Amino acid sequence: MELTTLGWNPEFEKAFAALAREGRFPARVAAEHKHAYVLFSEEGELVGEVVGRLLKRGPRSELPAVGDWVVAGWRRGDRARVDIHAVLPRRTRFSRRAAGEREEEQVVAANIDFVFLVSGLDADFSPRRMERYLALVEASGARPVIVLNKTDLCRDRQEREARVRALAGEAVPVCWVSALRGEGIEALAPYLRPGSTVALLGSSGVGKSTLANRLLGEERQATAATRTEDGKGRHTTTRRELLLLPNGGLLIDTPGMRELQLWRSAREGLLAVFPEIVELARSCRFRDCRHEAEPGCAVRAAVQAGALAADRFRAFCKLREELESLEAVGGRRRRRHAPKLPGRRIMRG
Ligand SMILES: Nc1nc2c(ncn2[C@@H]2O[C@H](COP(=O)(O)OP(=O)(O)OP(=O)(O)O)[C@@H](O)[C@H]2O)c(=O)[nH]1
Ligand SMILES: [Mg+2]
Ligand SMILES: [Zn+2]
Repeated sequence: MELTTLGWNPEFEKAFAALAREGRFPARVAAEHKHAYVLFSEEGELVGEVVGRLLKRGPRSELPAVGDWVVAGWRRGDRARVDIHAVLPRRTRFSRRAAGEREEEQVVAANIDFVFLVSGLDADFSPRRMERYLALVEASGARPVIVLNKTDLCRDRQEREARVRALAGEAVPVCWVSALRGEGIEALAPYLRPGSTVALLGSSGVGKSTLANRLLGEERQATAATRTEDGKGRHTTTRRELLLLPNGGLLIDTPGMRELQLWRSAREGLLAVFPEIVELARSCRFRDCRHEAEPGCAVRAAVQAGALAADRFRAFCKLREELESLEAVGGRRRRRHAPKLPGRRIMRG
């Protein structure tokens, strides 16, 4: 395996040089097991374990995630295992709030160039879920591509197109494919150039692994039919995995997420997903208008006049609320350093 094929670049080289010692080499995290990581490197596929400073209890998000570049070194007397000494700074990272009670960041994938947001055209397209994903992708540093799969099952394409366009705007590319039949796949090629990394994200059953197999040219990832009762997936894929495509691109297949909770980083992303609200907010009488009960609110006026879809506005408010409750938990210090969301009341004292 060559490093450039794995996505290595001069930026990583520089970061690695600063950390490297005799006998250490770079490797990319391909999968995570309970206490070990599968790594791709010039030495081939290896199993690595975290050691040293990295092991000391920091936030979980500082541990290696799939897609990360790490500094590896041979373990004494063991030619099969390596120690992971450090994680190189991430170029991009897609994070969500980890499941469970604790407020914690989970890095779903690191150093990705594009995120394919996959939806199945057999089920109802959910604009609300898509907005959530888009906010997180915008915050990740990677670029989103909406992939609408199962065109072979879609009967109301025009209606779908209108709904997707209303939400993706001009900025987000939309690709229509049938992973099963291999139709429309060419449209994905520009994102899958040699050395470029793409993460597949979307609910269970939308066809992420079927698409991965199609791009791999072999049935490598397990797939399973959706449930007949409600069309939902069966959570067939159980771990995130970095796959090397025959053309040199890299693909991360992921398990369908049951819930996608926003992480703090999404606050910048949120504005990118609702540009029409940001635009309208410029005309609100108060610069810090929250579009709740303030006089002279241009956003609410637009909703009343039918110029702004009420469900878009509600979705924006709901996501903003979710972010603000995260910040409340995060404490004052962090809040002071976070950039301000337009439409946030400026509090002094
Ligand atoms: N008709 C049709 N079925 C498809 C297409 N793509 C995937 N499927 C089917 O959808 C079902 C679910 O596909 P998977 O690839 O397992 O879905 P997944 O997104 O990987 O699901 P998880 O691993 O559970 O997150 C399988 O029965 C696939 O054969 C398609 O383009 N057309
Ligand atoms: Mg799968
Ligand atoms: Zn307003």
